[in-house]
Amino acid sequence: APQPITVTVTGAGGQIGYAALFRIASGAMFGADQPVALRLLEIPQGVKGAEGAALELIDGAFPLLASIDISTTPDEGFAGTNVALLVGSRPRTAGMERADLLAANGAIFGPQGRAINEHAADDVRVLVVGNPANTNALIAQRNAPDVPAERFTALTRLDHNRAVGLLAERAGARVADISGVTIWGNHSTTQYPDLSHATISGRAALDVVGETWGRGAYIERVANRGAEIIEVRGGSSVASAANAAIDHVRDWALGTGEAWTSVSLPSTGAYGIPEGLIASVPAHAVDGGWRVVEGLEIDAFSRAKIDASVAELAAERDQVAAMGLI
Ligand code: NAX
Repeated sequence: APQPITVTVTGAGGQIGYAALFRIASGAMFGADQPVALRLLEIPQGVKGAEGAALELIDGAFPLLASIDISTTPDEGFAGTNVALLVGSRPRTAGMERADLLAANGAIFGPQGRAINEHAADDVRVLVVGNPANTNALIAQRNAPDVPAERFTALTRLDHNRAVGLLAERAGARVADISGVTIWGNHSTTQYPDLSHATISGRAALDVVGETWGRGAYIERVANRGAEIIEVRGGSSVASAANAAIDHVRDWALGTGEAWTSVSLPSTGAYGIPEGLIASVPAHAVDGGWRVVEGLEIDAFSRAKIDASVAELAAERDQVAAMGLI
């Protein structure tokens, strides 16, 4: 068998960690022939949760699971890691000021970025799930100057999957018949789920579902799906978030083929997105790297939507820069 791939999961004692670890151990991330070594990184308050998950992982008797290590220091947690899933964060809670939110996350993602820079494997790939995901990814990336910038990504695959799932439901189509959906911008309610280039069994999606819905209620529904889940379930998205994180890393490692997906990447300036911002774009994964889909026509409606979400990202970047976090 090949050498194990080392995967570090931060916040491994939390909900998304719990939902992700078992599927990673079962081979959902790298396929049925690739062993994995898991490193669970927690803070002291969360370590019991990680220990409990580790006991249950043993009880899963996963043939592909080479080892499980638990730690509470980033230096140890990222030692030799090939894939870092940064799930643990300080998400916004009621009444929290934006500056407090960004400062609290700077204190998490700055040190984690530095630890990745010093201790991770040369081929390390990073996916930030913890919110505010795009700006947390920017903080980590800027604190890891020796790691190529494009190895730092943030999760907008859950938004992408929601967009595909809700389109399929509306059209009475199968997910497999849908392609060309894009999430642009920030993982926030300003995101733009774009059907301009989407097709359903080869037909233009906006013709199938109509522009009024596809550029109206649909955008609102996708962008607010997280709140809808909280309202109905009484808790935030967990299994679907873990599933999206696994989809993201699997595609990155194994390739997307013909279809494109949505991923938040450091911008190289494509589509007028300021260089360096970690913004969601349509991309293929080829040979272990992301390639932004080129040459898509952006009409005036899309331009305004993309610009609005990118402006939010630029404002977050300016705030963390002013605080000295990047
Ligand atoms: P939980 O609160 O269940 O788990 C978070 C865990 O992270 C806790 O066990 C905590 O001890 C740990 N943690 C906190 N700071 C840490 C640090 N510095 N190092 C290591 N571990 C640390 O939250 P959960 O439901 O698992 O959600 C995790 C994050 O995902 C949240 O920030 C949430 O907002 C975010 N989400 C992002 C999504 C996306 O699409 N990008 C969707 C789902 C989710 O809302």
